[in-house]
Amino acid sequence: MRLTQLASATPDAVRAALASRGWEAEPAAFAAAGLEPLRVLLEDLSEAEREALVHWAARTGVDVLTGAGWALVTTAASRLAPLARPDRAPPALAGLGPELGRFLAAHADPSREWAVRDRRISLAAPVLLGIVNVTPDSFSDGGQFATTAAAVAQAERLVAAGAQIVDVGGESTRPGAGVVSAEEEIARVVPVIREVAQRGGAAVSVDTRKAEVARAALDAGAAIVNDVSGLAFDPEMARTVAKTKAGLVVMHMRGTPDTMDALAQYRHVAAEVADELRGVVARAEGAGVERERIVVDPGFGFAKTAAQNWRLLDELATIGGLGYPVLVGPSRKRFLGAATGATVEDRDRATAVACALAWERGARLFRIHHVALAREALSVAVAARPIP
Ligand code: PMM
Repeated sequence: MRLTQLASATPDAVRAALASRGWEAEPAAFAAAGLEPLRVLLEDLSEAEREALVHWAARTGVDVLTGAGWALVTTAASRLAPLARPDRAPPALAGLGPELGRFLAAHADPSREWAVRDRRISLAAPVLLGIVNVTPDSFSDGGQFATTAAAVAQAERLVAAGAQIVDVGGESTRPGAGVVSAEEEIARVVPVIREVAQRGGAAVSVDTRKAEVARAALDAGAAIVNDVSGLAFDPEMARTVAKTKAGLVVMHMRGTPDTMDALAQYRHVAAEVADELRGVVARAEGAGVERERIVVDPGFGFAKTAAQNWRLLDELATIGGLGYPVLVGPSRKRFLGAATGATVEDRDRATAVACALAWERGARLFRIHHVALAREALSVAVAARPIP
């Protein structure tokens, strides 16, 4: 007898083992996907649901750990699938069906495109958003691109380096940054957005929490709204995005840049961030934003300690489990400095590595200062783990 451990982090290990033993390509890929180990945490279970789940697990040989109101189920995707079907699930578990069905469908067939206004951005390869902060005080590149000409020139460089999207912001989100009025923010970002959109090399995203700024930016040619407050700052934001059919990035944070550090308290950061983002996308969809226009972002550095950012990066697939494309913005952030000792100006290599790790864990969009370096690291990550 010989024993070989097959890699569990990639379905390709099972596919290759079957294919090399004569299985046809399609059934081998299908079986590999079906055998992929999944772990799902079910919460808000009634006692009857919990009991029925424990019985089902005992009958089917599935591992389940459970406590009051919750159950953690670990099994292959193919074992879980019958629970989502009304004709196969035990009647007491009928309530799980819809949510489980949505999860399994998104897991089996993740979004391959992001709809932003009248274009569709392919997610078959990493999408890089180059950062242009038109602010005097952003933490990572404050003051460098504070004039329209300097900001447009920077956008051109980012596009030449491979950015498909240019993310233009006019308000610093560092703690202690002063309040910027909508008029001031518009005066900073709109001339840059108009010029970059007109040149046509990239889609333009506006990094703002204010609906009035988003409206002005969209009028000037932006196609995406990147709201770091996760729709919490301005009650008009979701409707503005819905009406214009813009793409929407909803980022996770708690409080405001001034209060967020005190709110960095989690019992299980990835699960709680996912849960809070689930509430945000429900609000977006409730206001009429279509599902295919939404991207979620765990908000590295916003209301998270360095240790929490690292947990979140490692467990990023939990955010992907929401069923929306995932964007990450680790660029030059403090948690990278905590691991490397590098100063803010010297964190682009660490950023590139973080992007590669995020790709492996399911991220498809990357908000980046140094586009060329991140692109190189992502080429390596994609070569090692292509999209199936
Ligand atoms: N980080 C910053 C600003 N905007 N938007 C998204 N979606 N995700 C982020 O992580 C994010 C963001 C702060 O960084 P900067 O001051 O370097 O722009």
